[in-house]
Amino acid sequence: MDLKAIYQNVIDGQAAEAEAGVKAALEAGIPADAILNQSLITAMDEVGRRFENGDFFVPEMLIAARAMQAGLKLLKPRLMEANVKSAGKVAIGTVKGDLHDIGKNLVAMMLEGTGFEVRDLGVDVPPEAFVKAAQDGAQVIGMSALLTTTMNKMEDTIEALRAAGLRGKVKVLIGGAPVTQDFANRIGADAFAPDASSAARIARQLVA
Ligand code: B1M
Repeated sequence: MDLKAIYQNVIDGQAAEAEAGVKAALEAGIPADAILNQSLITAMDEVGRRFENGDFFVPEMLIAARAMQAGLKLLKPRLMEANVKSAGKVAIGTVKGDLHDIGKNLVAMMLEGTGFEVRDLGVDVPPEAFVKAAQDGAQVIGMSALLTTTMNKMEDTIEALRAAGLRGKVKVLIGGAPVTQDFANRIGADAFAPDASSAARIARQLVA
């Protein structure tokens, strides 16, 4: 199975075909991370470009995202195969007002794959829910934001952690397309990761 076909099926929003393509690629021995990076993620990048150019609208984005998730479901167990004993506890979520969860789900998967116990708080997560997760024992709070209008909720959450007296006890890791190292420095996050695999590596360093 050729990765280009999976890429095209995701762009076209053909979930069943994308899923079948991923299945065939895995059976052909193509590594899960190659399928992820060379077909699923690149397809979503292209979907984003088309949206920016006005060639795609929200429904097309949505069906492409569903097709990507159909493929991703099959990759998840493979990406987690390297699982080792618990590296620590991470609570992760997409910040309040933001419903994008594909990147956050990938990060959660990679964290699980490197041995973390991951509590996924979902999307549209208010600062109080992150605070509660830290009170419940999370050592790392992971926040994802895809909208420039929701990034500021990361700062609100850091402030809420500080107000609850938890800031010295948890590490804060942030990411998402509009997020940068500079932004992380500005809001006082402990770390920024540009992608899912570096997020897992950095989380390991944070709890070391
Ligand atoms: Co939306 N959307 N969207 N969208 N969407 C973007 C983000 C946008 C850039 C598109 C564009 O204009 N080019 C734009 C934001 C513009 C801006 O803020 N300046 C946008 C918009 C405007 C919107 C709506 C407002 C559209 C509307 O309704 N008018 C609306 C907002 C809804 C809301 O959240 N309240 C909306 C809705 C949607 C859909 C529901 C249709 C769908 C989301 C489906 C879902 O997630 N279940 C969707 C999609 C699919 C996208 C694009 C096309 C793709 C996002 C994606 O999944 N990328 C996106 C354009 C783009 O980014 N190219 C776009 C693939 C994913 C693997 O990458 O999430 O970046 P990403 O995650 C990466 C890294 O960033 C990093 O690792 C991941 C893997 O490597 N990372 C972390 C992410 N989180 C991390 C956390 C970490 C560390 C690393 O630590 C904890």
